[in-house]
Amino acid sequence: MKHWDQFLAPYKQAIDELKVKLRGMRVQFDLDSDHSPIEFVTGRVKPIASILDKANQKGIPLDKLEEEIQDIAGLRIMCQFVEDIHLVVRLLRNRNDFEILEERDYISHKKTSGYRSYHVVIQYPVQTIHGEKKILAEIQIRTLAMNFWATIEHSLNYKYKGMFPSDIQMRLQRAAEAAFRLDEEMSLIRGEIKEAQAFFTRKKELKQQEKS
Ligand code: 0O2
Ligand code: 0O2
Repeated sequence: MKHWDQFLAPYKQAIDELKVKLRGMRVQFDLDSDHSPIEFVTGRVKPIASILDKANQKGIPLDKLEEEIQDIAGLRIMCQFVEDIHLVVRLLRNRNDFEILEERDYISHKKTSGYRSYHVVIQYPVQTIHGEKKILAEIQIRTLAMNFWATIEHSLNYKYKGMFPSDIQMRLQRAAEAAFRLDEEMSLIRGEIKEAQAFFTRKKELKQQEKS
């Protein structure tokens, strides 16, 4: 157990640091512009049981976990619009506190399950008492609609262990398409929505100024 604690410690540290950094991007957008491409950010260290399951499924030896499992540290950035995802990816490419090793575009190329998201695998340097340690982390960037679908599908996956009955699988694929159309519709009225959000933000700020 102590061995796992030691192994996972840099991943925990990376998640804590990256959550602050990515949430910081949202704060900067709130100060600088009327619209933030980032709605919210979550992060987690993969539970030990899930690490072992994945290693087992993919035939990864235990001494190769660091190199072969890219999402022991996982972050998620949720956006309102698909266009926001592309802006966030450009911002990530411009940062110099980590290196991007790989990008997987499951938005243009959805998975057969219907899953859509943009994945960026990074190498992140963690400062430890023994020096710098570079770890892999996966950042998933998705809209709220993509996240809704993925969260529900993920919980069903626990129940069916990936072996969905065909009617459920078909309904999930239809739901994924509905979520995609929802994103497309929202993008079409994006200008209107952003204008309304900017209006309410200014109104809220004025009220706060009046109070203080
Ligand atoms: P589950 O599986 O939903 O039951 P705080 O920093 O205090 O605001 P906290 O408690 O550290 O928040 O958690 P955070 O950052 O809000 O989100 C952690 C959540 O990330 C998890 O919730 C998962 O819902 C979600 N998550 C699950 N898998 C992944 C993944 O692969 N990548 C990313 N980025 N997030 C994931 P729970 O409650 O731990 O688990
Ligand atoms: P968790 O922590 O339970 O979410 P693989 O893991 O074998 O599928 P690969 O190449 O390692 O493939 O990575 P990939 O497919 O780019 O990203 C894996 C992660 O993306 C998954 O992590 C999920 O978080 C998410 N994901 C990928 N496909 C689906 C899908 O069909 N449905 C849902 N809900 N999420 C998906 P894990 O390992 O499942 O872990």
